[in-house]
Amino acid sequence: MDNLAIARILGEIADLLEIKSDNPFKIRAYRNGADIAANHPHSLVALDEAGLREIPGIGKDLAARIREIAETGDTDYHRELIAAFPPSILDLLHLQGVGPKTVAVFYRELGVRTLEDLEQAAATGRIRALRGMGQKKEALILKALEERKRHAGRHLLPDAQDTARALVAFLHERAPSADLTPVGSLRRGCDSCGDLDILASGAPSTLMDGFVSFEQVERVLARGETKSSILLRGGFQADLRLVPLESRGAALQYFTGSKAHNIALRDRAIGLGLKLNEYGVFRTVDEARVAGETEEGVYEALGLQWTPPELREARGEIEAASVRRLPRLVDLGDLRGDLHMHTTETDGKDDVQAMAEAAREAGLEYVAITDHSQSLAMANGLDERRALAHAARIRAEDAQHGVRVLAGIECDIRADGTLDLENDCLASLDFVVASVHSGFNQDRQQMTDRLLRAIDNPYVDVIGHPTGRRILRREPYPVEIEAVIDAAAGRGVAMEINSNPNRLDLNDVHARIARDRGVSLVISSDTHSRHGFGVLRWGIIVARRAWLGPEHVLNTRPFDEFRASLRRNRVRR
Ligand code: DGT
Ligand code: CA
Ligand code: CA
Ligand code: ZN
Repeated sequence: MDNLAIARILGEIADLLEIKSDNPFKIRAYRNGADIAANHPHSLVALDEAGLREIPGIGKDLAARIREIAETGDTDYHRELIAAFPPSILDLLHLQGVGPKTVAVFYRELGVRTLEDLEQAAATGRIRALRGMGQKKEALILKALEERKRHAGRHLLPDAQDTARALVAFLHERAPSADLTPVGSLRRGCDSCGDLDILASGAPSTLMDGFVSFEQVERVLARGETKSSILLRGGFQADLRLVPLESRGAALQYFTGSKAHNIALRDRAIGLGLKLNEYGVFRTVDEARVAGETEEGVYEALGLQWTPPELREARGEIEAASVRRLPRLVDLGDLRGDLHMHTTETDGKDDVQAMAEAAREAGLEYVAITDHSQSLAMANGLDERRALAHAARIRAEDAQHGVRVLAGIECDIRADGTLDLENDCLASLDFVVASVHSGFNQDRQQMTDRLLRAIDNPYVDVIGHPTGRRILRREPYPVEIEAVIDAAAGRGVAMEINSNPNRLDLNDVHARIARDRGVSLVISSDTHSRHGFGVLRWGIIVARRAWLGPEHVLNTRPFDEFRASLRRNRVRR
């Protein structure tokens, strides 16, 4: 039982009391207790009642509840409150823009107990009829419901990887000789993951006991001999499958997916007189086993080159593998430069020197410092005068720390598609990333025209985070991305794969289109501190899923070659 689990129970008590319209002081006391528990630096479970009461804000009642939670995993009080409501009531609380007070009204006035009830109520106009709600609130609720459905239970790739890593480390201690591999969407490098899938081969059957007793388990969903599922605190669901060693490769292949890739592979097997499943590859005529121990063997048996997991989406990889023409994919080690980062001059946390030193330590040979331009006032964006003064200071650091440093800018693209700084200023810099940061509510045509106009500006080298999406949080703005890609191809403007794991923008599908139409990509960190270069690995995963080789990525080139390839430095013929 860790502090966060205690905090969650106390917070739920506060929520339920609020839905019940209980005493406001009591509600506040539990809410505070939840905050204190969540932020306390030491384990509360280790403290007795006297020790707990020494913490400011924890009184007699709260201390007793925390002891009870520490000893039994929950409190009777919490259980009684839950029993007084339908259990689904807590789902309502987790909706965007819906707090306990609103839930209380829905429950009392409309008898809403579940998300489905709420959807019904909103769809039939019963929310707007409530006092203090109105049509706007009803529309917001419908939107929140829709988004919840779309994102339900999905997580960002780095969060999925961290959780999977902790789980695998835990299992590894219990079965040191077993082979443990995360599979599913995580192994394919998808930008968000549903559940986590872990495959264990050569493990004792007792590993299942370990799995269901993992310290982060909130609930065991299913416990079987070869498959179990658990729900972790924080909302992750995880599956563990145990397979015999002889089936390891076939199971790796099967549970990595994707479903579409697997279906295409199975059809291919049938065409070859073979049967493919998670146990192996078998001859249809006599069931003789022809492969299954290794994943390479499975692909080989089907006449295919082993296919990197990032490509397994039924997007042409099987055809390419059958003629041994899979692309050589870009790797983190291929990157020589990073072309998007911020410093203390705008909203970054470190100065130019610190960024340059950290870039060298990250193995990079060159960087472009690209602080914000003036219309990002919140970020203290640069006007022409400051941009030029900053450029002079940046150039003074060039080659002083074992890396080449370019004076760049991340220039805002204004609502009408003009750039936020005068062309003279842009021309005196070394490198310009142009990005949209505001005015997302334009329609598709306006936004497309806006980007096309920016691409027409001769000093734009790269379009930054071209669709503006925030994974699981904000949809991309409406834009005719193929028209933008074609314009970029025509003008020789590059497009960014922004490696911030909340963005990953361009995404894999769009970056592949860009590549196919002759647009160069850059893989950039957009880091705001010297500790942020590590995110480049997420951008690399997107690039691999987009079938990019080093030749498609500008910042894999040696510095001089990279510079010469920029639109502004190209020799015109
Ligand atoms: P997720 O969890 O939504 O991020 O996506 P995945 O790809 O991890 O999907 P998941 O967890 O449902 O299943 C893991 C893999 O197992 C999936 O990529 C392929 C395989 N698989 C699951 N169900 C089926 C199925 O019905 N047919 C086939 N051929 N493969 C399946
Ligand atoms: Ca999965
Ligand atoms: Ca699964
Ligand atoms: Zn930006």
